[in-house]
Parts: sequence; C-alpha cells; structure tokens
Amino acid sequence: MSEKPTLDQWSAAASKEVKGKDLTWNTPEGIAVKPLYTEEDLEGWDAGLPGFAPFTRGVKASMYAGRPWTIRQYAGFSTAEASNAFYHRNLKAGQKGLSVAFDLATHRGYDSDHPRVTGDVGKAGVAIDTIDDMKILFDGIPLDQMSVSMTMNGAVIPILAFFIVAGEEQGVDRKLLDGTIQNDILKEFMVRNTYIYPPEPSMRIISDIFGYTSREMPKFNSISISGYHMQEAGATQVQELAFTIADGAEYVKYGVASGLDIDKFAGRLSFFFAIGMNFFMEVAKLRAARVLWHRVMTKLGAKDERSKMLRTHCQTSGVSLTEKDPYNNVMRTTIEAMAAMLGGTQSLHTNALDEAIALPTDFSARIARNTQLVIQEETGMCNVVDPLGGSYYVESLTKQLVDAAWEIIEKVEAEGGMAKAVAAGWPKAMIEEASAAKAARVDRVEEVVVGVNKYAKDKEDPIDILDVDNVAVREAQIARINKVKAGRDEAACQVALDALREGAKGKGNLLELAVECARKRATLGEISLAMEDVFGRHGTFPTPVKGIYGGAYGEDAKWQGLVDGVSSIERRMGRKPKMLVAKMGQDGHDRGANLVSSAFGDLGFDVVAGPLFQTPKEAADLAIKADVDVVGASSLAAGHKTLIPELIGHLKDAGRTDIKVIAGGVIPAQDYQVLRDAGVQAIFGPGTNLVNAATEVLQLLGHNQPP
Ligand code: DCA
Repeated sequence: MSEKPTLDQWSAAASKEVKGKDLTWNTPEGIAVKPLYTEEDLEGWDAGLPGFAPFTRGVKASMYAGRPWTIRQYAGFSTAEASNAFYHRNLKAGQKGLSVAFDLATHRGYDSDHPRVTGDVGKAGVAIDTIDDMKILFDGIPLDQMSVSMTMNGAVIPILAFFIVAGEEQGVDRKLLDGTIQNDILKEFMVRNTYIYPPEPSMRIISDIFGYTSREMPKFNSISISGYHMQEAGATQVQELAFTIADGAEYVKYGVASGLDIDKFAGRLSFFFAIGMNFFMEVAKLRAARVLWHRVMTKLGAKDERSKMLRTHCQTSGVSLTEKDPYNNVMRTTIEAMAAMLGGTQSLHTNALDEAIALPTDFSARIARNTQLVIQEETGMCNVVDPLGGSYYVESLTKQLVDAAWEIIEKVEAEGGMAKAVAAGWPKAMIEEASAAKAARVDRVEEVVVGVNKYAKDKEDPIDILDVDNVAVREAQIARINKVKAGRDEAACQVALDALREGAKGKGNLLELAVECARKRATLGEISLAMEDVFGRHGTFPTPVKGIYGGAYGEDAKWQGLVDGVSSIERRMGRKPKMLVAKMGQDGHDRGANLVSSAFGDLGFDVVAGPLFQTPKEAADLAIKADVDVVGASSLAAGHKTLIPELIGHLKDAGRTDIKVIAGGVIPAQDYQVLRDAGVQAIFGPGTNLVNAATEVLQLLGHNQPP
C-alpha cells in the first residue's frame, strides 16, 4: 500500500504546477486565505451541534429541515394603497413575511406636506403620515398572523405607535403582534444617517422601546441590529461583524442601565447582515456572529440561552449589483442567497435585478422571490442542517473571523463602548478607508466586476424600471393629512402631544405616550416634533478620508496625468479648482459623496463636502458663498429629477450660470435627458470609474488635454 501523502508533498506539487507563484489570497479584511485547508487548520476548534451553545452551526437543532427561513422581501413605494396591493400580490406568489420600506420623509420625521421633503415623498419607500396610512398599508393583512418587519430608526416612535394602534383597530391584542422594528440608531450615526435626534436621546428611545415591547409585546423583536448598511458603505466583513456585535452589546448595556432585566428583553433582539459576493467568507461570517454574540452576552451576564442566541435577517448585497449588464445581478443574488442560507439565516431578502437603479418592478420582484423559492423547494438544500459544517475551509474561516472581529470588539470596549466610539468617529473613518480602497481596487481592475470593468458590453440595452410619480403621491398624502386633522378631536390630540413633550423632558415611556398620540390622530410629523422640541435635531458635516483612493494609484500614469491637469487649471485660475459635493433631500447615503470628495481631494481639488439633507436653495447658496467652479450633486434615493433642476434654477436666479452642475449616483439612463435638458453638464451612474469621471470634469473646467 502506498504511503499517505504529506502536506509538504502537496505543497511541493502545487508549487511546481504554478512555478512557485504564491497562491495566498489576501482578502480585504486582512485574512490570508490559503489554497488548501486540512484538518490541521481546525486544531482547538469545535463547532459543536446546531441548536446548542454557542450556536455556531445554527440556532435551531433541526434548522431548515424543520422549518425553512422566512422569505421576507423588503418593499414599499408611493402610497399605502399601492404598497398594500403589492404586498397582497407578493404573498399570493409565495412570500412568507412582510418587510416595510418607508420613504425618506417618513424616516426623518417629516409629514409629506413639509417643505423640506418635496423631492422625497413616496420615492424610496411608502409615505406614512398618519395612523390612517398605516391601517391602509395592512388592510386585509391580519397582524396577529403575519410577521411584519419595519425598517425604521429615526421616526421609530411614531411608526411603532401607528403599528400598535393599527393592530388595536384591527382588533388584535398587542401580545400577539409579531414582527421586528429596526430601531438601530448607532449604525445610522455611523453610515446611513437617517437619524433625527442627537445620540443620547436616541439611545433613550431605544431603551424605552425595549421596556415597552418586553412588557406589552412579547412576540415582537424590539431591534434589528444591523451590519448591512456598514457593508453597503464599504466596510469589510470583519468590520461589519465587529461593529454590529459591539452595537448590540451597547444596546444591552443601555437597556440594563435603564433598569431592565437582561433576560427579559435580550431574547427579542435580532440582527441583520449583508451578504456579498465573497461566498465562503459570508457563510463563515454568520457562523462567527453567533459565536461572538454568545460570548458577549455571557460576559454581560445573560443566563437564559435564548438571550445569547443570535437570530438574523440577511439581505443580498445592493452594492454588488450593477447597472451595466443587469441580468448578471440575478446570478449574483442567487450566489449570495445561497451563502445566507448556508450560513443559517432566519429570514432573507433577495434583491431584484434592477435594484442598482430603481425600486423593483413586478417582473424583477418575481425573479428575486423565486430565487428563494427555487432554493427552498427544488434543490433539497434545506434537508440537511449546516451542510458546510466540518468543511476545513469554512470552519477555519469562522475561527479566523471570530478572532479578527474580537480584536476590534475589545478595542471598542477598552474605549468605553460603541456609543463613545461612534462619537469619536473612528469606526466611520475605518469604514470609509475600506470603501475608498475597494473603489480603487475596482477602478484598477484588481477586483473584477463582470460586465463592468471586464467583459463589458459594447452597447447596453436599457431595462424597464419603476418610476414613481412623486407629485401625485405628495398631493394624495397632503389630502389625507388634512382629512385626518379635520376629523380629529383637536384639543384631545394636543393634550396627548403635550404629554409626550413632557415625557421627553422627564422619564415617561416615549412609546407609551406616542401610542396615545396615535390614538388621538396626531401625525408622524407632530409626534416627531413634540420630541424634537425637547431633544433638538441632529446634524453633521462629512469628513472625507484623505490619501486612500489616490494612494492606491501611486505613480500610475493616468492618475498622474490628472494630477498634472488639476495643477495646470490651478496655475491658470490662480487657485485650486473648487467643487461642492452636495447631498440634497433626506437621502443620508453618503458613500458615493464621500468617495467623490476623497478622490477629487486626492487629485488636488479644493473640495467642499456639503452637509447632509440640504434643500436645493441651501446647496445653491453654499455653492455661491464658497464660490465653487462645479457642484457635484450626489443622489442615491431617487430625488434627482426634482432636486437637481431646482438647484440649477436657484443658481440661474442668482446669475451664477458659470457654476457647472454635474450629477452622480443612482440615476437611471432613462432620466439622463431630463437632467441634461435642465442644464446638468455630466452624469455619472452607478459603477462609474472615478478616474474617467475626473477626466470629464477636467474637460468641463477647460482642461482639454485628457491624459
Ligand atoms: N423548528 C421549530 N421552530 C422553528 C424552527 C424550526 N426548525 N425554525 C424557526 N422556528 C420558529 C422560531 O422559533 C420562531 O418562533 P418564536 O418567535 O416563537 O421563537 C418562528 O418559527 C419564526 O421563525 P424565526 O426564525 O424567528 O423567523 P422570523 O419570524 O422570520 O424572524 C428574525 C426572523 C431575524 C428574528 C426577525 O427579526 C426578522 O424577521 N427580521 C427581519 C428584518 C428585516 O426585514 N429587515 C429589512 C431590512
């Protein structure tokens, strides 16, 4: 019998095949992935059994063999009526749970008639102003039978109050309400920015919700601690993992400090992760998350195993989708969905192929949903619990992710917890550096995106997309607000709002007080404003990272050509060319804006990183005051057709047509002409190579020798 080959022999054979080339893959998270894993990599590691602590292999003993994950598609647009009809169609076609997307006006606590939100109403989600909207949203959907998740963080108090009262008015006992509220404000301060109040009162709101729901709504998951938006903002998987678990620990500490018994509320905390294209890393990430949460909760003193069990929703990655060659997105989403289920998710949203550019149509939503149905019902993949368990590679990656994330978690703890770290700003800076480095890797084709930076089509065929008539939605919403206000007992409503205001000053439970306001027909804007009167409204200025994007290019000839171009403009003008990166409307997604600021700053531009949430008039005033040469308007939430033409109008009125306006972000090709007609001089859609974009901007500024 021949001898068993040794690892050294394998290494020699492999090295000979590739002529000594190093086959190690250094991932963005700093993990060195080897070309081969064996049992030697598993020393000191025991993944245990599913359903038992620390739940590495899954939170249930039978996992999907007993019950598959919930197919829960995140959706909502335009009016409550339109969204309700969409939900009914989806449920009929196999979806199992609801997940509500609200528009940005609602997120930021403004009623649809507020002048700051004209471009946002009904665009990236459904507009909810009153309890009547919420009742229509769930018309024909029994809230004691359907689990409903709501992505709401800023205006979480009025939305949850409306939900509770909608249940009441359906005749459903609060104790039977099943679902989840996102309610994760720390990540908003870090990456997504749909906050309303400053950090301290925002954290109090969360404790009040824990207190109320643990007492009154035992089936309801009081938070969805979200790493998703971190990965979307450019975080590596280790950063996503570490900061999400650290956020969770912080919420638990606040809950305990507010007087709650940890085991009374921790069993209803839930999580939410993004699933990107690094397949095995994502599988391992979910397994590592469960190990880390068990460890953290044990340290925090939880006794009940349910309190230490990490249950999670996942969504396939939005940023991995491309506008170009969009049918590739179906394959991407399928691969990501498989990573989520092999990692053991409890609930899953699969993105539609057009989500890089617009809200899903019925056509694209059907493919997205069917992706999950096919995996669940055709492949047999659900019949075995944790089928990748025992894979040398997956187990080893799980262990490495646990160790790498733990290092960051310990750093956060050493510095006093996540609220302090967020206030200090270093997690956000770390994520932005990772984001700039990733953008440079893609632009330099060190990371391949099929159909975009490699194998691109000569000509793209536009696909049908959903366009929401924002003007009509706003008019319908305003009519309903007026009707609700006209029909209510005004004095009783004001008494309830005053009590909420007083509660905000003192110690009253804000959700309990808001439920009374909702019963008395106060609007979302009024409930938010009552608390804003006491807490104030939070605002921040972006601080783009320096040197990361440019640093990746080093001596690259094309990059140097651009740097020289900027210098020559500087010599001509006697000062650096100046650009305002403007974020208008209630869209807080600032990844694109920050990347543009970083890249143009590294090229030598004088960049003014404008504050979030500006009106077109405020952005125009800032552009004029700062005397910029160009305004780059970044739009990721569908407000571009309203906001950008308005900005140009204000510049024109002020006699500053010399200030050039360019637009970037999630802008469908179908809208380019409208923007050009309004005076936009260059448009950069998703996946734009920043070096190419800069070349075009230099030409606009009169530098006609592109490198
Ligand atoms: N055997 C027996 N019971 C099972 C099994 C099984 N194999 N698998 C699940 N169940 C039970 C669960 O224990 C649960 O009952 P419980 O609440 O009384 O414990 C019930 O079936 C539902 O399953 P669960 O896994 O909790 O799935 P969901 O209700 O879909 O909740 C969760 C998933 C992540 C916890 C929730 O927070 C959620 O839905 N999040 C979505 C967030 C979202 O949509 N975000 C959008 C951006």
